[in-house]
Amino acid sequence: MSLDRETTLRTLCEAFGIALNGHDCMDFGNGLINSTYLLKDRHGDNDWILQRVNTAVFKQPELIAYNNYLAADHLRRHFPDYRFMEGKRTAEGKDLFQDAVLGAWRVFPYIRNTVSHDNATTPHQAYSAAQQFGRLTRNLDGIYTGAFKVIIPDFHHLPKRWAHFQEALRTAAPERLDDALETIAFYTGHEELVHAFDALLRDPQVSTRITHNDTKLNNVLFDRDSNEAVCVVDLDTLMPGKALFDLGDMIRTFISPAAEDDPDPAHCTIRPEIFQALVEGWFSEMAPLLSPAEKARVFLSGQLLMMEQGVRFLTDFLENDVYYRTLRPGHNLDRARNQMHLLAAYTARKGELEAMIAGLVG
Ligand code: GN1
Ligand code: MG
Repeated sequence: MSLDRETTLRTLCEAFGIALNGHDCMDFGNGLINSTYLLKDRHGDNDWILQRVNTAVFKQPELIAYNNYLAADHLRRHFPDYRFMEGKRTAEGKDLFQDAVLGAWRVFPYIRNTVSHDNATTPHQAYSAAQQFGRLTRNLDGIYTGAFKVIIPDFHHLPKRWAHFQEALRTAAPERLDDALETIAFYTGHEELVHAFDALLRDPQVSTRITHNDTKLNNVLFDRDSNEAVCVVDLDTLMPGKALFDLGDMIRTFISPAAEDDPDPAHCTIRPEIFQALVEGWFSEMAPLLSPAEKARVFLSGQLLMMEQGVRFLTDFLENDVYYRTLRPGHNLDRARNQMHLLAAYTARKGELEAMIAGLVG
Protein backbone atom coordinates (compact mmCIF):
# COMPACT_ATOMS: atom_id res chain seq x y z
CA MET A 1 0.00 0.00 0.00
CA SER A 2 1.40 3.42 -0.81
CA LEU A 3 -0.36 5.39 1.94
CA ASP A 4 0.34 4.15 5.43
CA ARG A 5 -1.49 0.95 6.30
CA GLU A 6 -3.73 2.58 8.90
CA THR A 7 -5.09 5.29 6.56
CA THR A 8 -5.52 2.87 3.68
CA LEU A 9 -7.39 0.46 5.90
CA ARG A 10 -9.69 3.10 7.30
CA THR A 11 -10.54 4.42 3.82
CA LEU A 12 -11.22 0.94 2.44
CA CYS A 13 -13.34 -0.18 5.36
CA GLU A 14 -15.42 2.96 5.16
CA ALA A 15 -15.92 2.43 1.42
CA PHE A 16 -16.98 -1.21 1.87
CA GLY A 17 -19.04 -0.59 5.00
CA ILE A 18 -16.86 -2.71 7.28
CA ALA A 19 -16.92 -1.65 10.93
CA LEU A 20 -13.40 -1.72 12.37
CA ASN A 21 -13.44 -2.76 16.02
CA GLY A 22 -10.04 -4.24 16.71
CA HIS A 23 -8.81 -5.85 13.53
CA ASP A 24 -5.36 -7.06 12.51
CA CYS A 25 -4.31 -6.66 8.91
CA MET A 26 -1.72 -9.09 7.55
CA ASP A 27 -0.26 -10.23 4.22
CA PHE A 28 -2.15 -13.18 2.82
CA GLY A 29 -1.25 -15.85 0.25
CA ASN A 30 1.61 -15.59 -2.22
CA GLY A 31 0.19 -14.48 -5.54
CA LEU A 32 2.69 -13.13 -8.04
CA ILE A 33 0.52 -10.30 -9.37
CA ASN A 34 -1.99 -8.81 -6.93
CA SER A 35 -1.42 -7.88 -3.27
CA THR A 36 -3.71 -9.63 -0.82
CA TYR A 37 -4.35 -8.99 2.88
CA LEU A 38 -6.36 -10.68 5.58
CA LEU A 39 -8.34 -8.40 7.87
CA LYS A 40 -8.86 -10.46 10.99
CA ASP A 41 -11.37 -9.56 13.66
CA ARG A 42 -9.84 -9.97 17.14
CA HIS A 43 -13.21 -10.19 18.89
CA GLY A 44 -15.62 -11.84 16.46
CA ASP A 45 -15.88 -13.25 12.96
CA ASN A 46 -16.08 -10.06 10.94
CA ASP A 47 -13.09 -11.19 8.82
CA TRP A 48 -12.37 -10.04 5.28
CA ILE A 49 -9.89 -10.49 2.46
CA LEU A 50 -8.73 -7.23 0.85
CA GLN A 51 -7.11 -7.37 -2.54
CA ARG A 52 -5.35 -4.64 -4.44
CA VAL A 53 -5.64 -5.42 -8.13
CA ASN A 54 -2.45 -4.90 -10.13
CA THR A 55 -3.73 -2.63 -12.89
CA ALA A 56 -0.56 -3.01 -14.98
CA VAL A 57 -1.75 -6.60 -15.57
CA PHE A 58 -5.51 -6.21 -15.16
CA LYS A 59 -5.95 -3.06 -17.21
CA GLN A 60 -9.72 -3.00 -16.68
CA PRO A 61 -10.29 -4.37 -13.18
CA GLU A 62 -14.03 -3.70 -13.50
CA LEU A 63 -14.18 -6.65 -15.94
CA ILE A 64 -13.14 -9.00 -13.13
CA ALA A 65 -16.04 -7.82 -11.03
CA TYR A 66 -18.42 -8.03 -14.01
CA ASN A 67 -17.65 -11.71 -14.68
CA ASN A 68 -17.76 -12.48 -10.97
CA TYR A 69 -21.30 -11.15 -10.61
CA LEU A 70 -22.48 -12.80 -13.83
CA ALA A 71 -21.28 -16.19 -12.57
CA ALA A 72 -22.58 -15.57 -9.04
CA ASP A 73 -26.04 -14.76 -10.37
CA HIS A 74 -26.23 -17.97 -12.43
CA LEU A 75 -24.90 -20.11 -9.60
CA ARG A 76 -27.26 -18.62 -7.04
CA ARG A 77 -30.24 -19.49 -9.24
CA HIS A 78 -29.16 -22.96 -10.37
CA PHE A 79 -26.92 -24.22 -7.57
CA PRO A 80 -27.99 -22.42 -4.40
CA ASP A 81 -25.82 -24.63 -2.18
CA TYR A 82 -22.65 -24.12 -4.23
CA ARG A 83 -20.07 -22.00 -2.43
CA PHE A 84 -18.82 -19.25 -4.74
CA MET A 85 -16.41 -16.49 -3.76
CA GLU A 86 -18.49 -13.47 -4.64
CA GLY A 87 -16.93 -10.03 -4.27
CA LYS A 88 -18.46 -7.63 -1.75
CA ARG A 89 -19.95 -4.44 -3.15
CA THR A 90 -19.03 -1.06 -1.74
CA ALA A 91 -21.47 0.79 0.51
CA GLU A 92 -22.47 2.75 -2.61
CA GLY A 93 -23.17 -0.50 -4.49
CA LYS A 94 -20.09 -0.37 -6.71
CA ASP A 95 -18.30 -3.53 -7.90
CA LEU A 96 -14.91 -2.35 -6.75
CA PHE A 97 -13.22 0.59 -5.06
CA GLN A 98 -11.01 2.73 -7.30
CA ASP A 99 -8.91 5.65 -6.19
CA ALA A 100 -6.07 7.55 -7.89
CA VAL A 101 -3.73 7.06 -4.92
CA LEU A 102 -4.87 3.77 -3.40
CA GLY A 103 -5.56 1.95 -6.66
CA ALA A 104 -8.27 -0.65 -7.36
CA TRP A 105 -9.50 -2.84 -4.50
CA ARG A 106 -11.85 -5.79 -4.10
CA VAL A 107 -13.09 -7.35 -0.89
CA PHE A 108 -14.19 -10.94 -0.18
CA PRO A 109 -15.54 -12.75 2.82
CA TYR A 110 -12.95 -14.84 4.64
CA ILE A 111 -14.11 -18.39 5.25
CA ARG A 112 -13.19 -19.39 8.78
CA ASN A 113 -11.48 -22.64 9.57
CA THR A 114 -10.07 -22.98 6.07
CA VAL A 115 -6.48 -23.29 4.90
CA SER A 116 -4.72 -23.32 1.57
CA HIS A 117 -1.75 -25.48 0.65
CA ASP A 118 1.09 -24.64 -1.73
CA ASN A 119 1.67 -28.28 -2.37
CA ALA A 120 -0.47 -31.41 -2.56
CA THR A 121 0.59 -33.81 0.16
CA THR A 122 -1.94 -36.59 -0.36
CA PRO A 123 -3.78 -37.99 -3.39
CA HIS A 124 -7.06 -37.19 -1.67
CA GLN A 125 -6.13 -33.51 -1.48
CA ALA A 126 -5.41 -33.52 -5.22
CA TYR A 127 -8.70 -35.32 -5.97
CA SER A 128 -10.76 -32.98 -3.83
CA ALA A 129 -9.18 -29.80 -5.24
CA ALA A 130 -9.50 -30.94 -8.85
CA GLN A 131 -13.12 -31.85 -8.22
CA GLN A 132 -13.77 -28.28 -7.06
CA PHE A 133 -12.17 -26.77 -10.17
CA GLY A 134 -14.18 -29.17 -12.34
CA ARG A 135 -17.37 -28.32 -10.47
CA LEU A 136 -16.95 -24.62 -11.15
CA THR A 137 -16.86 -25.17 -14.91
CA ARG A 138 -19.58 -27.80 -14.79
CA ASN A 139 -21.94 -25.60 -12.78
CA LEU A 140 -21.38 -22.81 -15.28
CA ASP A 141 -22.06 -25.10 -18.22
CA GLY A 142 -25.04 -23.81 -20.18
CA ILE A 143 -24.44 -20.16 -19.35
CA TYR A 144 -23.92 -17.98 -22.43
CA THR A 145 -20.12 -17.71 -22.60
CA GLY A 146 -20.36 -14.72 -24.97
CA ALA A 147 -21.77 -12.63 -22.12
CA PHE A 148 -18.47 -12.90 -20.23
CA LYS A 149 -15.72 -10.34 -20.71
CA VAL A 150 -12.25 -11.32 -21.85
CA ILE A 151 -10.33 -10.02 -18.83
CA ILE A 152 -6.85 -10.60 -20.30
CA PRO A 153 -6.88 -11.31 -24.05
CA ASP A 154 -5.06 -14.48 -25.22
CA PHE A 155 -4.24 -15.44 -21.65
CA HIS A 156 -3.69 -19.14 -22.33
CA HIS A 157 -2.30 -18.88 -25.84
CA LEU A 158 1.10 -20.48 -26.27
CA PRO A 159 1.53 -19.38 -29.94
CA LYS A 160 1.20 -15.72 -28.87
CA ARG A 161 3.40 -16.26 -25.79
CA TRP A 162 5.92 -17.90 -28.11
CA ALA A 163 5.93 -14.89 -30.46
CA HIS A 164 6.52 -12.66 -27.44
CA PHE A 165 9.41 -14.92 -26.37
CA GLN A 166 10.98 -14.64 -29.86
CA GLU A 167 10.73 -10.87 -29.58
CA ALA A 168 12.40 -10.96 -26.15
CA LEU A 169 15.24 -13.06 -27.59
CA ARG A 170 15.87 -10.26 -30.07
CA THR A 171 15.87 -7.45 -27.52
CA ALA A 172 17.30 -8.99 -24.32
CA ALA A 173 20.53 -7.79 -22.73
CA PRO A 174 23.51 -10.03 -23.66
CA GLU A 175 24.19 -10.97 -20.00
CA ARG A 176 20.66 -12.22 -19.55
CA LEU A 177 20.80 -14.19 -22.79
CA ASP A 178 24.04 -15.68 -21.59
CA ASP A 179 22.67 -16.69 -18.18
CA ALA A 180 19.66 -18.32 -19.82
CA LEU A 181 21.47 -20.11 -22.65
CA GLU A 182 20.65 -23.66 -21.64
CA THR A 183 17.05 -22.84 -20.73
CA ILE A 184 16.46 -21.01 -24.01
CA ALA A 185 17.84 -24.01 -25.89
CA PHE A 186 15.48 -26.36 -24.04
CA TYR A 187 12.33 -24.40 -24.84
CA THR A 188 13.45 -23.78 -28.40
CA GLY A 189 13.84 -27.53 -28.77
CA HIS A 190 10.21 -28.07 -27.75
CA GLU A 191 8.56 -25.88 -30.36
CA GLU A 192 6.35 -28.79 -31.42
CA LEU A 193 4.27 -28.09 -28.29
CA VAL A 194 3.45 -24.64 -29.68
CA HIS A 195 1.93 -26.35 -32.71
CA ALA A 196 0.05 -28.83 -30.53
CA PHE A 197 -1.36 -25.90 -28.54
CA ASP A 198 -2.41 -24.16 -31.72
CA ALA A 199 -4.13 -27.32 -32.98
CA LEU A 200 -6.03 -27.58 -29.71
CA LEU A 201 -7.21 -23.96 -29.96
CA ARG A 202 -8.45 -24.58 -33.50
CA ASP A 203 -10.13 -27.93 -32.85
CA PRO A 204 -13.93 -27.49 -33.08
CA GLN A 205 -14.34 -30.51 -30.78
CA VAL A 206 -12.71 -28.57 -27.94
CA SER A 207 -15.39 -26.15 -26.78
CA THR A 208 -15.01 -22.85 -25.06
CA ARG A 209 -16.42 -22.84 -21.54
CA ILE A 210 -16.16 -20.61 -18.49
CA THR A 211 -12.93 -21.59 -16.83
CA HIS A 212 -10.86 -20.51 -13.83
CA ASN A 213 -7.56 -20.15 -15.72
CA ASP A 214 -5.27 -20.19 -12.66
CA THR A 215 -5.86 -23.59 -11.07
CA LYS A 216 -2.93 -23.73 -8.69
CA LEU A 217 -3.49 -25.83 -5.58
CA ASN A 218 -3.21 -22.75 -3.36
CA ASN A 219 -6.25 -21.30 -5.13
CA VAL A 220 -8.41 -23.85 -3.30
CA LEU A 221 -9.58 -23.51 0.30
CA PHE A 222 -9.64 -26.68 2.39
CA ASP A 223 -11.56 -27.27 5.57
CA ARG A 224 -8.99 -27.33 8.38
CA ASP A 225 -10.58 -30.32 10.12
CA SER A 226 -11.90 -32.56 7.35
CA ASN A 227 -9.23 -31.59 4.78
CA GLU A 228 -11.96 -31.54 2.10
CA ALA A 229 -11.73 -28.79 -0.53
CA VAL A 230 -14.43 -26.22 0.26
CA CYS A 231 -14.26 -23.79 -2.65
CA VAL A 232 -11.99 -22.23 -5.24
CA VAL A 233 -10.66 -18.69 -4.88
CA ASP A 234 -8.68 -16.16 -6.95
CA LEU A 235 -11.36 -15.70 -9.58
CA ASP A 236 -9.71 -12.75 -11.29
CA THR A 237 -9.19 -14.71 -14.50
CA LEU A 238 -12.67 -16.31 -14.60
CA MET A 239 -13.50 -15.97 -18.28
CA PRO A 240 -14.08 -17.98 -21.47
CA GLY A 241 -11.35 -20.57 -22.04
CA LYS A 242 -10.63 -24.23 -22.65
CA ALA A 243 -11.26 -26.60 -19.76
CA LEU A 244 -8.12 -28.54 -20.68
CA PHE A 245 -6.02 -25.54 -19.70
CA ASP A 246 -7.45 -25.73 -16.18
CA LEU A 247 -6.59 -29.42 -16.11
CA GLY A 248 -3.10 -28.82 -17.49
CA ASP A 249 -2.40 -26.10 -14.93
CA MET A 250 -3.43 -28.49 -12.15
CA ILE A 251 -1.10 -31.17 -13.48
CA ARG A 252 1.66 -28.54 -13.67
CA THR A 253 1.18 -27.32 -10.11
CA PHE A 254 0.09 -30.47 -8.21
CA ILE A 255 2.36 -33.14 -9.63
CA SER A 256 5.75 -32.20 -8.19
CA PRO A 257 6.62 -31.67 -4.52
CA ALA A 258 8.97 -28.78 -5.44
CA ALA A 259 8.05 -25.11 -5.11
CA GLU A 260 7.47 -23.31 -8.41
CA ASP A 261 10.77 -21.43 -8.09
CA ASP A 262 12.95 -24.39 -7.05
CA PRO A 263 15.48 -24.82 -9.91
CA ASP A 264 17.00 -28.07 -8.62
CA PRO A 265 16.19 -30.88 -11.10
CA ALA A 266 16.41 -33.42 -8.27
CA HIS A 267 13.37 -31.78 -6.64
CA CYS A 268 11.20 -31.65 -9.78
CA THR A 269 9.89 -35.17 -9.43
CA ILE A 270 6.69 -36.71 -10.71
CA ARG A 271 4.16 -38.24 -8.35
CA PRO A 272 2.01 -40.64 -10.39
CA GLU A 273 -0.51 -41.16 -7.57
CA ILE A 274 -1.14 -37.40 -7.40
CA PHE A 275 -1.56 -37.25 -11.18
CA GLN A 276 -4.07 -40.08 -11.16
CA ALA A 277 -6.03 -38.62 -8.25
CA LEU A 278 -6.32 -35.16 -9.77
CA VAL A 279 -7.44 -36.48 -13.15
CA GLU A 280 -10.03 -38.65 -11.40
CA GLY A 281 -11.26 -35.76 -9.28
CA TRP A 282 -11.64 -33.52 -12.32
CA PHE A 283 -13.35 -36.28 -14.32
CA SER A 284 -15.79 -36.89 -11.46
CA GLU A 285 -17.35 -33.55 -12.49
CA MET A 286 -16.28 -33.00 -16.07
CA ALA A 287 -16.56 -36.45 -17.70
CA PRO A 288 -20.12 -35.97 -19.02
CA LEU A 289 -19.11 -32.73 -20.77
CA LEU A 290 -15.89 -33.90 -22.40
CA SER A 291 -15.55 -34.77 -26.08
CA PRO A 292 -13.24 -37.57 -27.31
CA ALA A 293 -10.90 -34.83 -28.61
CA GLU A 294 -10.62 -33.42 -25.08
CA LYS A 295 -10.21 -36.81 -23.41
CA ALA A 296 -7.41 -37.65 -25.84
CA ARG A 297 -5.45 -34.59 -24.67
CA VAL A 298 -5.38 -35.17 -20.91
CA PHE A 299 -1.65 -35.94 -20.72
CA LEU A 300 -0.81 -33.32 -23.35
CA SER A 301 -2.58 -30.59 -21.37
CA GLY A 302 0.07 -30.89 -18.63
CA GLN A 303 2.91 -30.53 -21.16
CA LEU A 304 1.25 -27.51 -22.77
CA LEU A 305 0.83 -25.65 -19.51
CA MET A 306 4.37 -26.42 -18.29
CA MET A 307 5.68 -25.15 -21.60
CA GLU A 308 3.50 -22.04 -21.59
CA GLN A 309 4.36 -21.14 -18.00
CA GLY A 310 8.07 -21.79 -18.55
CA VAL A 311 8.11 -19.61 -21.64
CA ARG A 312 6.29 -16.84 -19.74
CA PHE A 313 8.79 -16.91 -16.87
CA LEU A 314 11.73 -16.99 -19.26
CA THR A 315 10.34 -14.12 -21.33
CA ASP A 316 9.93 -12.05 -18.18
CA PHE A 317 13.52 -12.80 -17.17
CA LEU A 318 14.73 -11.68 -20.61
CA GLU A 319 12.63 -8.52 -20.31
CA ASN A 320 14.22 -7.59 -16.96
CA ASP A 321 11.42 -8.90 -14.67
CA VAL A 322 8.63 -6.50 -15.51
CA TYR A 323 5.62 -8.81 -14.97
CA TYR A 324 6.01 -11.28 -12.11
CA ARG A 325 6.90 -10.22 -8.60
CA THR A 326 10.51 -11.27 -7.97
CA LEU A 327 12.30 -11.50 -4.63
CA ARG A 328 15.87 -12.07 -5.82
CA PRO A 329 18.03 -11.65 -8.92
CA GLY A 330 17.47 -14.56 -11.30
CA HIS A 331 14.14 -15.46 -9.67
CA ASN A 332 12.27 -15.69 -12.97
CA LEU A 333 15.08 -17.74 -14.50
CA ASP A 334 14.83 -20.17 -11.56
CA ARG A 335 11.10 -20.43 -12.23
CA ALA A 336 11.70 -21.05 -15.94
CA ARG A 337 14.25 -23.74 -15.07
CA ASN A 338 11.82 -25.38 -12.68
CA GLN A 339 9.20 -25.66 -15.43
CA MET A 340 11.87 -26.98 -17.80
CA HIS A 341 12.87 -29.81 -15.44
CA LEU A 342 9.25 -30.52 -14.69
CA LEU A 343 8.35 -30.78 -18.37
CA ALA A 344 11.31 -33.09 -19.02
CA ALA A 345 10.49 -35.33 -16.04
CA TYR A 346 6.79 -35.43 -16.91
CA THR A 347 7.39 -36.21 -20.58
CA ALA A 348 9.74 -39.05 -19.62
CA ARG A 349 6.89 -40.76 -17.72
CA LYS A 350 4.32 -40.43 -20.53
CA GLY A 351 3.62 -44.13 -21.10
CA GLU A 352 3.19 -44.94 -17.42
CA LEU A 353 0.99 -41.91 -16.68
CA GLU A 354 -1.23 -42.46 -19.71
CA ALA A 355 -1.72 -46.08 -18.72
CA MET A 356 -2.97 -44.96 -15.29
CA ILE A 357 -5.82 -42.95 -16.78
CA ALA A 358 -6.61 -45.21 -19.74
CA GLY A 359 -9.78 -46.43 -18.05
CA LEU A 360 -11.09 -42.88 -17.69
CA VAL A 361 -10.29 -41.48 -21.11
CA GLY A 362 -11.51 -44.57 -22.96
C1 GN1 B 1 0.15 -15.56 -11.68
O1 GN1 B 1 -0.70 -13.97 -9.26
P1 GN1 B 1 -1.00 -15.40 -9.29
O2 GN1 B 1 0.01 -16.17 -8.51
O3 GN1 B 1 -2.41 -15.72 -8.88
C2 GN1 B 1 -0.36 -15.58 -13.12
C3 GN1 B 1 -0.70 -17.00 -13.52
C4 GN1 B 1 0.50 -17.90 -13.35
C5 GN1 B 1 0.99 -17.80 -11.91
C6 GN1 B 1 2.26 -18.60 -11.73
C7 GN1 B 1 -2.75 -12.86 -14.14
O4 GN1 B 1 -0.89 -15.91 -10.81
O5 GN1 B 1 -1.10 -17.03 -14.88
O6 GN1 B 1 0.17 -19.19 -13.65
O7 GN1 B 1 1.25 -16.44 -11.54
N1 GN1 B 1 -1.52 -14.70 -13.23
C8 GN1 B 1 -1.57 -13.74 -14.17
O8 GN1 B 1 2.48 -18.84 -10.41
O9 GN1 B 1 -0.68 -13.58 -15.01
MG1 MG C 1 -4.25 -15.75 -9.99
